Amino acid sequence: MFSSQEEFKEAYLKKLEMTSGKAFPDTTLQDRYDTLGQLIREYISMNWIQTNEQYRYQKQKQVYYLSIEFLLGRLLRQNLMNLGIYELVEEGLGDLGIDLKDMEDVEQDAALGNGGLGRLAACFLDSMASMDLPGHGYGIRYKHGLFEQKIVNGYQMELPEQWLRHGYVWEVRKPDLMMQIPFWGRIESSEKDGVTSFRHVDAEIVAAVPYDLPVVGYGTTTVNTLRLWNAEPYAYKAGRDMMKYKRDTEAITEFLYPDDTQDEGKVLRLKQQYFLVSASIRTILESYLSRHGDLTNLHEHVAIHINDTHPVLAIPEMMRVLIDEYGMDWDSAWGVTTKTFAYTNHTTLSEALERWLVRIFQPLLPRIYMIIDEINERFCRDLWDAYPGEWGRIEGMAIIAHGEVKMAHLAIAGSHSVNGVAKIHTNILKEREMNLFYQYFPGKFNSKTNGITHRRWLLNSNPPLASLIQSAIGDAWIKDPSRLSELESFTADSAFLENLHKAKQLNKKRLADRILQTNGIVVDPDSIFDIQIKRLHAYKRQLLNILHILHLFNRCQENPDADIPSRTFIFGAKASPGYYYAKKIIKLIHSVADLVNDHPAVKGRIKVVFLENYRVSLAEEIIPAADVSQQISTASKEASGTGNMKFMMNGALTLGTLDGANIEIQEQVGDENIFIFGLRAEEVMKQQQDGSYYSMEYYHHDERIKKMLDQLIDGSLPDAGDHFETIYDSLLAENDEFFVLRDFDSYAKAHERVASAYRDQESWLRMSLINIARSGYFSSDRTIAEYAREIWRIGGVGLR
Ligand code: 26V
Repeated sequence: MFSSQEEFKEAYLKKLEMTSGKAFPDTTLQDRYDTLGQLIREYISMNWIQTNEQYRYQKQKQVYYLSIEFLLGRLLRQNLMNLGIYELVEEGLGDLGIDLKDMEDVEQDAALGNGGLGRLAACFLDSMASMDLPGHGYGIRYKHGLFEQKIVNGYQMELPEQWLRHGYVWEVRKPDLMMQIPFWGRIESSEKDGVTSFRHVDAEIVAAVPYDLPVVGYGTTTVNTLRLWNAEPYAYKAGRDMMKYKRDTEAITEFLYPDDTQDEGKVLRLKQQYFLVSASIRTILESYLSRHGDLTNLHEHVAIHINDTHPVLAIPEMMRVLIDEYGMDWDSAWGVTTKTFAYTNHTTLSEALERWLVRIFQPLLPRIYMIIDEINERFCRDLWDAYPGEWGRIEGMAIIAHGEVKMAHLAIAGSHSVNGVAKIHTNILKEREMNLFYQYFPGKFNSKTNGITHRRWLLNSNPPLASLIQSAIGDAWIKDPSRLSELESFTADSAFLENLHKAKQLNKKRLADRILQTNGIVVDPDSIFDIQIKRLHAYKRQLLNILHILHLFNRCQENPDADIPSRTFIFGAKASPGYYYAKKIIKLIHSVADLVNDHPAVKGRIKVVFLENYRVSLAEEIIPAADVSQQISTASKEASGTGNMKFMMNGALTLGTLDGANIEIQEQVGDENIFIFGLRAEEVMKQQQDGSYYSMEYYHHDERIKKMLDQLIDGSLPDAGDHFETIYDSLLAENDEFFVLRDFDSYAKAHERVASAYRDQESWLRMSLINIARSGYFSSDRTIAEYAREIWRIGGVGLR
């Protein structure tokens, strides 16, 4: 079907007319996209079936990655590129007068995630398939992914996202593989031959129906599976309120992270978690048994990874199935379970550490609660043996305490591996947040620095740079990203650097066009594109960035002839719907933009742009155009960051703190090729502990700070109302929890270093090239190789 263009065109036209029921000229873009997607999916099917057959008969160890989020973005381009048929299809469609780019834009992002954690899961899937590793994802098919953001007059509005509106061509519904998930009800026990067994009665049963997505590897025949579960009514029972049952059931997979401020929402989130893991674990075990037969060696053939604590109920669920359904004794079941599971922690922020109230947990999942209770009892007994009399320590490690279930404690106790996502993050886990656990289980802790798939984030999203790289070093880097280092030999090649400049300018021009189209703001592609895109959060300090812009504006006003280089500051960020402080920051960014963008004193040297509805596909357009990548979290707060890696790989220079993976970026590129500022993590943590930081001193002793903070509340800012008092108070009355004022001076100086470095274009381009050349380490291929070798212990993976 894809062996020649002619064949492709013929097959495509025929299918298009058959599926749409229209003559070709009458078909819509959506029709054309759907048909293309279907055709490609069918093409993928052959390898998909073959991969599954191979896994079944060769009995390789399988890896299952359980995650409440998969932030996939679009798949058309990725699939075509990975299959190696992009050009053929592009040209074939071209002959029919169809622009493949238009097709790509029809596709809605699959935004089944919030941010870093979900995007990491998606990058991992690409790497596993491309490296021929048997690794599969299990997640939830939310009807509405992450909300769509609209900005109205500087305020964020949220609309339900609708990725399934026109159907989704990449999924295959498999109703025959449905699983029944029980909620509520009671547990009855009975004794036979001295063995107690348990029965879950009066449960409300929900059907979990799988939708499978193919995960196509690059340049290989491997096609793995991402299985997303959909909740549906299982059976209507007479005497029950059928409409309520239908609503309650479908609600489980309706929204990503339903609001959990009320009990009802909390129940829903817990339902989602159990729904995901129960369906997944039982499927995994059934598939394992059909291949092997003997459960005692499960861990030799199956590795299950839990992405943060959201899927941690997989551990008690596995215990339940082994004990209640397969009759295993507790100790054997616990041995197999702990050897099968591994857990990744993605944040040390205490508000993100999951805890469930027992009064909510127990009625919803009665048997799972009993099992966790037993795990806790046994765990506390072991602790007592190790630390007799140390009540405080045991209380601090208990899985159930003070009426709550501590999900991270369950994850650590029930896994053989606990990893952080960057060196500094793992160290903070070991030395602080999880120190008691580290003392008790030192061997479980390990670090796996995150990575990103260079195929999506360089090859697919930055064609000008990718083809320049290819012309210089060929295409071996696509399979082996460490070979990007071969680019270092071009650092003194001025013709190459000139081409690097051209590629960047092409991307900047494209982004400038988009900005004009969407925001109506004219920006100069020759200005420095200085970009901060990520979720909006106080610790990520978008506030530091926008306050500094206000300061630059003040400088322009004080001295209209100041030698300030031309800069375009670009933001993209969604705030959680209930996170009022974050929403104020969005408003502030817009207010400063309104003040600055057309102000005569600025003379066009500063532009501030907020790009609405930040998402994967938008990131793919923005990142290739960046000169400066802002990674400015308060040191110690950003576990790793992965945007930082995407920017580096696309030749942007990092302006950042020594936090998360920025530290490892600095190690790779050296001090000369990065702009570091601000307190270090130890300093932040020390000052937090001893209370030696007083933000008010910075307000009184630094005129720049005093001036801009006063501007927040004195009417200097357009449409300020009293919006920014909260921000003002957070910085002064509440003593600036995230050290914004403390780091301001150092940040402003770093910006000056950036500005002066940019003046020397040749040297800037050299720095940029070094960043690209040394970004191979941050490919998720490297990360996955480490997971495979050191955590999952699946053979045949060389570390490059
Ligand atoms: C927490 C919450 C709490 C409120 C409701 C929604 C919600 C959703 C997720 C989370 C946990 C977020 C954890 C997370 O995304 N961490 C990020 O993980 C990245 C991949 O490891 C890492 O690069 C980022 O530094 C880290 O913030």
